[in-house]
Amino acid sequence: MSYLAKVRELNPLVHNITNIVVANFSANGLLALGASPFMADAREEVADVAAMSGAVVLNIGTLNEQAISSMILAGQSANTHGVPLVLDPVGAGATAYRSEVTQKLVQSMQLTALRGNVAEVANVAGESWASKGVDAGAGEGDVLALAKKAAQKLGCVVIVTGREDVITDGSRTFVASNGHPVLTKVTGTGCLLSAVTGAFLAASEGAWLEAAAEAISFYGVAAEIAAERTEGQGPGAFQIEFLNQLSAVTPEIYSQRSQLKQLNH
Ligand code: ATP
Ligand code: TZP
Ligand code: MG
Ligand code: MG
Repeated sequence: MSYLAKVRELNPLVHNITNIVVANFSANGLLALGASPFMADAREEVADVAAMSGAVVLNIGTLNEQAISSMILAGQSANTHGVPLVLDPVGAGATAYRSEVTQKLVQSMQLTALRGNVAEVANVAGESWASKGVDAGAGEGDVLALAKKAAQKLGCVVIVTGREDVITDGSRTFVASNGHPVLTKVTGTGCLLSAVTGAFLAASEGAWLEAAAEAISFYGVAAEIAAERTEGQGPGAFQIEFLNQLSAVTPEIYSQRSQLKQLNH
């Protein structure tokens, strides 16, 4: 059975501590997919919510001190209870504060998966992406090397998204090339993807890399179909149709359209 089918069968509870921009979109996207969102960030309850969830997703998009302590409590509870844990380090490297908080988070808990754009992942892994030259970011080889290094350093699956997505555990690597540029015109598509990854991990019984790869590729397929159906109408129409497609894409449609490749190196 595909992990997509498993998500829909299990309807996993996904605990999100996320930013104020994307909370509604993330909850609706998880519902459309077939998961059950739970947005909870009070210090008093996050450990309990994490313990009862199928996955925990932490997102530093709009930080404050209360959110940080809640994230640490939730992350540690996820670790204690064997619940898969995803971090989306939104804007890591953009300010010293975001970089420091991200380091504090990764040092206080064991992630199952990290998902970000190339600059964010480089920052978390302690790599100076900008210093690699003017072509950095364009060279696929560099992104692959960075993702693998980050996965080895953090001991988790690392997902670097962009035009093409890299999913690696440091030794095995997938590249996903579905998706559409209009995804960059709707805020929170990266954040929702991190939450969707959590739902797939919750349904994976420990096959973290395969489930994460399917989550990323599935998301790209849903986006492609939504973009086709709303061609010429703009990002608003796309956003609504994308939610529809997160619900409508079946395992059969997914396997017909998925362009997910496992690399030999
Ligand atoms: P950023 O802040 O850089 O926008 P993000 O956290 O929003 O990062 P993205 O890297 O934009 O995350 O990834 C979100 C989704 O958009 C992924 O499914 C990714 O494959 C897709 N995506 C991003 N850029 C493109 C592109 N140019 N063409 C096709 N798909 C893309
Ligand atoms: N500002 C702080 S968090 C956020 C914005 C606009 C949302 C970022 O979402 P994404 O998924 O990284 O594009
Ligand atoms: Mg984006
Ligand atoms: Mg993001």
